[in-house]
Order: sequence, then C-alpha cells, then structure tokens
Amino acid sequence: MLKDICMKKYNKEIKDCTNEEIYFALLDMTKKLADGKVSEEGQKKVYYISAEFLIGKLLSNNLINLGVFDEVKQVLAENGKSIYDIEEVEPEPSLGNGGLGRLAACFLDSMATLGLHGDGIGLNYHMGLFKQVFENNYQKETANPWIEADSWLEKTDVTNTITFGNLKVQSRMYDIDVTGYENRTNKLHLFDIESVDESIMEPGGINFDKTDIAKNLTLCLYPDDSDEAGNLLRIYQQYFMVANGAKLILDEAKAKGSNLHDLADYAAVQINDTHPSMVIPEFIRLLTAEGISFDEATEIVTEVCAYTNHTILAEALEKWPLAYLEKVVPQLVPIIKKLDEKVRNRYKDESVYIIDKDQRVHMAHIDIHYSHSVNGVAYLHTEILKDSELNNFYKIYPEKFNNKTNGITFRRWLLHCNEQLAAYITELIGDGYKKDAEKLNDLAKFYDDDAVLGRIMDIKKQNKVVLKDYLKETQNIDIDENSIFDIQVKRLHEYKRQQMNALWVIHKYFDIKAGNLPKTPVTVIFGAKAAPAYTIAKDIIHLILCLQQLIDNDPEVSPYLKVVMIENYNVSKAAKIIPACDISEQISLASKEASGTGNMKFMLNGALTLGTRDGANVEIGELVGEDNIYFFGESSEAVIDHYAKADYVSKDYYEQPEIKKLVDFIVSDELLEIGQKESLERLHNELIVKDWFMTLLDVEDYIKTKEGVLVDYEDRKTWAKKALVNISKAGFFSSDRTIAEYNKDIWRL
Ligand code: 6GP
Repeated sequence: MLKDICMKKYNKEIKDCTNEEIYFALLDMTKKLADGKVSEEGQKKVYYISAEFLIGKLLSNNLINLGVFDEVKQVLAENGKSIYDIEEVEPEPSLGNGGLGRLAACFLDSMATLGLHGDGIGLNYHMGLFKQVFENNYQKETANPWIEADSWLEKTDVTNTITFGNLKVQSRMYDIDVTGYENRTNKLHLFDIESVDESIMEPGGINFDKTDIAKNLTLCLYPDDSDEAGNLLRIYQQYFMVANGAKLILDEAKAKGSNLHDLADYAAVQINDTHPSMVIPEFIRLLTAEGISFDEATEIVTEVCAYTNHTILAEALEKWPLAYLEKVVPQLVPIIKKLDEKVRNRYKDESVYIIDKDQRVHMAHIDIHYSHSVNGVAYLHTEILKDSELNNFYKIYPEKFNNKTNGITFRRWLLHCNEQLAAYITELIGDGYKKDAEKLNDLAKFYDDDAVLGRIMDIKKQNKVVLKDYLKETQNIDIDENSIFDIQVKRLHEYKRQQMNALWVIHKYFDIKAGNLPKTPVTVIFGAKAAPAYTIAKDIIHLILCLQQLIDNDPEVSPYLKVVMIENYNVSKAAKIIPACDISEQISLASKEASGTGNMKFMLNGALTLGTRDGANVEIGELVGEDNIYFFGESSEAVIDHYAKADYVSKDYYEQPEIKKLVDFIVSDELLEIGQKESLERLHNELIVKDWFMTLLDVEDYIKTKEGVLVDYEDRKTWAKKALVNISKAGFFSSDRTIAEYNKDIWRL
C-alpha cells in the first residue's frame, strides 16, 4: 500500500522518497486504514472533555494499533529507510501540559482498544504549550507551532457561532483519529476559531494581545493568567470548548433518536478537572431553551455528567470571580446563581456553596453537586478527598465518591517505547499481555532465572545507549551508559520537590570532593517545564542548570557525577528517557501528588522507584512489596497534620549543620559565579523562611535512602530481580483496567 501511495503521490519508489515524503505518505495510509475501522455507533457514547490532550506523536502508535508497524518497518528497511528517522519528521502536537493531559490521551487509546464508543472533546491550540529553551542557565519560553498543512487534523464541516456577551465567533471542528489496538477507531474533536491569527504572537516569544479574543482564542494552552485579561481569556477558552462540545453532544443524541429527556441513555460526559465545568450550566441552558424545565434539566445533566478531580492543590481549584463570568458568559450567570440557590436551600454549610461570600464561583462545587460521580485518581488521593479536602461534600453525597486509580497505555509506554523489552517478554510468556496486561504476572516464574535477569539488564543497557546517543545528537551532552541513570522527569513544581533532588546533588558533590567516590558514577537526569509566571519553579531550573555547569567543569567531580537537564521535555523525549532509567524519582511531599503516572511508566520499563508514600506510589508498593521499592519520608497523615497545626518551621531543620551546609551552597561563591544572584538568593531564602512543600522535612531521610539505593545497585543480580518484579506487577496500571472501571461504575456503555 505504501508503495502505491508513494507512486501516486510523488511518482517515486519508496527508496527514492525523502523521509518527509514517506512521512506524508504514511499519514495518508494510516488515515485510510483507521477509517476502515470506524465501527458501529452504539446508542450510548462517552465524551471525555478536557482542556488538554497530550497525545504525542501519532505515527508509530497508530501503526502499532492498526497492526502494521512491523510490516511497515520492514518494508522501509528493505528500501534503505528507517521508521525511526521518519518518526523524527513528525512534529509533536503540543496540546497538553502534564499528567492530566497525558492521562486523557492514554484514556482515548484505551477506550478505542476496549471497543467503547468514546470521543474526546478539546481545543485546537495552534501554539500549544510553550517550547522551552535554556539561555544563560535559565528557562526561556518560545512559541511552539505544530500544525502543518498536512497533518493528523481533518477539517470537518461542523461549525457553530459561539456567543460571548456581544462578541460572536465562528467555530470549526477538526478531528483526529484515535485508533484502538486491534479494535475500533474513535475521534478526538478539537474546536478552533475560524478567525485565529498566529501573526499576533510576539516574534520568538509567547506574548500577544490577550484582549483580542477573535484572534487569540485558540492560540495557546494556559495563557498567562497573572492579570485580569489572562483570566478572562481562560474563561473564553473554557466556554468555547464546552459550548461547542455540548452542542455536538445534543446534536448526536438527537440524531440517534433522543428526546433529550432521555439524554442519559445516549451520552455520558466525563469532566476532566474543572476546566470544562461550565458544560453543566451550558447543558442546562440548552435544555431549558428546548422547553425542558430547569429542575428537570438539572436532573438530566446530573445523570449525564461525572467529574474527575486531579489535584488537591488550592491554586488549581478554579474559582472564577462572578464579575468575570458576567463579562464573558452572561448567559450562564443566572443559571449558576440558580444552581447556587438550590444548594443554599438544601444545606446550611457555607463551605459547599457554589458562590462564596467574596462572589467567587467554585467550579468544582458545581461539578460535585451536579454530577452523579466524583472520582479521585489513586486510592490515597480519593481517601484524602473524602476525609479532608472534600469532606463536607462527602458527608452529603457519600454515594457519589469513588476511586479510579490512573493507568497508562502499554501500547505507547511499552510496545512502542521499549520494543526490545516487549519482544523479550513475548518470547518468555507469549503476547497475551498485550491485550490482558495482568498476564505480565506470568513473568514471576523467571524471578530467579539468571539468564532472564541477564537479558533484562542487557536490554536496559541498550536503552541507555539509545538515550546517550539521543542526548549527544540533540543537546550535545555526553553521558556514560555505564553510570546509574537516576531520573526525575515531570512538570516543575515545588510539591514535586526537584529542589530536594538538587540538594542530594549538592550532598554528593561534597562527598566526592571529600574523597568518598561512588563505586558506579551517577547521572542525574531532570526534565521539566516551569509555568512561565512561577518564579520559584524557574529558580529551581536555574539552580539545576548551574549545578550541571559547575560539575561539568570540575574534573574532580565530573567522572563520578553528572547532572543533565533535558530541554523541552515532552512525550517523545519521555519515550526515550523512561526505558533507560534505573532509579525513578517520585519524591513529592506525601499527600500532594494525586497519583502520578510517570511512576507507572518507569516501573513497567524496569526502573526501581525511590519515592514517598504518595499518590499511586502507595499502590506500586503494595503490588511489588517493600523489598522492591524504596520509600522514605513523612507519611501523608503526618504532613496533613503539619498543615492543620501550621507547625512546620523550615528554619528549625535548616539550623541542623548537615542541612544548612547543603542549603547554603545554593548561594556559595561557586554557584554565584555561574548563576544569577537574585534568583539563587530568592530560592535560598524561600527554603529557609517558607518551604511550603517541606523539602527540609524529608531531605535527610531522602539522602540516606538514596545512598542505600546506590549501594543496592552494585548487587546486579538482586537489582535485576527487583526490576523484573516491578515489570511483572505493572499490569494493574494499564489504562485498559482503569477505563474498564470507569465504564462499569460510571459510564455504563
Ligand atoms: C495531575 C496530577 O498532578 C497527577 O498526580 C496525576 O497523575 C495526573 O493529574 C493525572 O490524574 N494533575 C494535573 O496535571 C493538573 O493540572 C489540575 O491538575
């Protein structure tokens, strides 16, 4: 088929085509194959609405899911081409930020794989999230255009007029095929404005006129919200997404015969965090316009909608000033007020009101009152929601609360990113695990098989070489594949505590200077973007980059320790980094990481977790047993207690000489010579006087535990066994399991 497409498109044989030409030919081929798999519509369909879909590059994944990857790879090889070079041609869609967006992408994959009729609804951001570059050891944000004339996006003829007060914009829907693994094809619907204008972006940067909605609405994901215009723009985006989504959902239901009173028999809507929460009042607006009473409309919507919470961090729980909503979506304000009134009539507890006394609208409260399901994303997270964060709601609606521990798609995070390991697993236990991940448990019979353990370590080594070559090529950085790869890749946030890892680097630097040389050198790899307005997060990146430079230039230390900050960490980089990892750093302050999904990807690829008892780490620990994971630090109960009593004083910890020495190195002459004084001093001060996420509380135990991990690494056989235990127990974290649970308990398709 590829041969014919190349002939028809370029009048060339495959061997004579450029990589670009082959990429576009494969794009055509894949779309055709995917369309052939669009299956029957059932009566009921699920819609996953999300501000982010971090889908990553699609070519290889689609080829795998369509069952033709090996064949295509071979045909290309026969023609002197490499599928991996062709992968490099594809631009990475930049439609997400972190875990929430990647989860949405894994979920789409699993819905299609399980044969569920489920579509995604989101926005077609032209610049997506910013692209990160490093300049003078500092993060700089630049625009990240990713849409090409020919891409996975299919322009549809679905258009709407969306009204904001007295502004009207024309929307259009674009679709991306979502191929299931040897199953149906679903759609990701991305809405865009017709009048978007990329030329209003400041050249080289990410700034633009935030008030010019008709031009900027779908330019960027998470535009700067440090001022009113930025807040309003986010509300414009959110309403644009849900207004188009709600219209589509009602149109599709009607087309299948719904009279709207029975909408819940046709549609299930999963609200991915609070960005799409306005879909609830919007549905009510549309249903009442069709003659349905307000009360009934409310009941219908409650039956249709379900809400997932992804964080307990206050900053992420959106509370829009009512005045802003009045400016952007005046049509929703009377509905929101009525919804609030219903709540006030029933409950006297102010903390569950939708509109608070400062006239701010709590979006999550709309979701909880007017959805039939509220779920957390890991066991511990859901318990914390029930017991503390949302306890007042739990008391009212215990039946709504449920847990859905996150998962990852094994197609991307094993079959594609670690072909060798996947092939070896198939050799050992057959390929049943590809459809039923729990079958990985069959690897248990090889725990003590030296030959198997040896192969697992060989594959790890080869993956380390792949990463080494990639870093050389992309960032001109040399790393040693014989060193221990200790990796922390995730968004930059103080609660994830990259700063604690940096303090370990400082500790190790001192240790090496003092002549305590590690047996095996250590390469500490970071990858993270910081939100553009998050100053301390950028200071942490600055510190890491300064440490990288300091150590690189120190011949005494550099043979034993290396720090690497990956530039512009994204999905395709993750796919190269994760299979190469020995130690997976999951060191968030206990209670703060809702789940984590990187932790699952690393485990599946045979890395050992060094982590706190937080998020899904707790469940990883239960599955692999305490011998096969390295836990440290205070428990979530202890941390929650510290917050409740406000009794954590970082200065008390800082005063301990061992800790003081590490923290003060941030403003040492050595680092000040390399870095910016203001930035390093700000971070230093923050750790001493505030340290809101309690770095210094756990740093001592962290260092002690990490040193123990390095010692354990030396016993290669025991380490390999631990790695194999982790791989064999990872089946639970397949997003196929998660989605099956969502369907059974919430969507009921
Ligand atoms: C993230 C959580 O931080 C992470 O722990 C979780 O694994 C992931 O969601 C998927 O559930 N949250 C976000 O990315 C976010 O933006 C508002 O939350």
